[in-house]
Amino acid sequence: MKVQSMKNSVVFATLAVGACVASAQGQVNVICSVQAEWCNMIGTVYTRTTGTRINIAMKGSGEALAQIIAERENPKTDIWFGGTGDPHLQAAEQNLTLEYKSPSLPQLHAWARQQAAQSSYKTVGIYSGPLGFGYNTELLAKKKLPVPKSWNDLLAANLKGEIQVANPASSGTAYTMVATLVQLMGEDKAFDYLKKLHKNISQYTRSGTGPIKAVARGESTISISFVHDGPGEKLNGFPVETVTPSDGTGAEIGSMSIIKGARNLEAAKKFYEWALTPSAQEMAAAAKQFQLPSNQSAKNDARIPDFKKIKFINYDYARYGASAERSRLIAKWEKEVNSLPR
Ligand code: S7P
Repeated sequence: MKVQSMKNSVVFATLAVGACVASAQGQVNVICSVQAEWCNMIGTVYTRTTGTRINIAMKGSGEALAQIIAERENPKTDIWFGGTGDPHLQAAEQNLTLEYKSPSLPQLHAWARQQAAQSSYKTVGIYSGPLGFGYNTELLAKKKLPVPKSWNDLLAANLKGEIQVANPASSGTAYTMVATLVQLMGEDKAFDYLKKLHKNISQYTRSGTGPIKAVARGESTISISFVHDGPGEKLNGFPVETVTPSDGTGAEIGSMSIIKGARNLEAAKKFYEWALTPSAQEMAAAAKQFQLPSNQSAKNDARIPDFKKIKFINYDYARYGASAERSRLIAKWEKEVNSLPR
């Protein structure tokens, strides 16, 4: 397995899995947009069990889309695994990904099938997870701050500089936040809200997974994050809890797409089918990742957020996954929010 690290896009590390590989069965080039532990586990297990060499480049969803657009004329990637669903829908709309109707579709939850259908089968849902807040329990207690329970709670004057979120221009997670707020409040109120929130933000990070890691390590008190990223940090011994806003929130449909013009198309389809199986999807929890799997037969770890207890908005994935809408909202956020002093 070959891994291209998200932190250092130049260095390649080759991990030896040779002993168990029966024979070389070709190769597949994957952009992996989930966290490193899961990407690494996929690489190791997939190579061991199939004999196919897997080259993995780890990139957050926003950066993955940028790379796929840049490679349009000469794709080096065969398959894009994971990452928020909106950029996968944009890739489909821009004809960067291949129509493929998996025979496994009937095994998937309705939301995963809907993601496939609305992209004309150019992507598919592989997991889902709610947006919410992460917080460092020790820092909150030390600073005598209450647990934030609603979007409005994040505007409190005593939270100045205490919150981290990613930059929506580079992060699918942060774009999910902007789209969620627009749907929850209406666009004008959502942008008023984002301008007020801006005063309390210490840093807009490049990737959506950064803020909860900063919370875990005591570098930030609160994050706006996918709440399924919390239990893994807790398992690593950090004082992290998560909460979803009582006034409503959105969810991502983590997706997977085959790249149009993939050089290793048959290997890509084989990987795609494998990634939709219950056993492959259960691997997420083994790698301390707690998204809800899309295969209805996959066993759900008890630490996966309980969707029945969360107040969700009716997120319009087709509208907010459209390129024009994403570009418009991001440009507006840059102009009206990010340019303001803090
Ligand atoms: O694995 C955690 C997770 O939150 O990261 C994915 C995604 O790559 C985040 O992308 P951005 O850096 O662009 O925000 C999510 O799909 C996934 O749940």
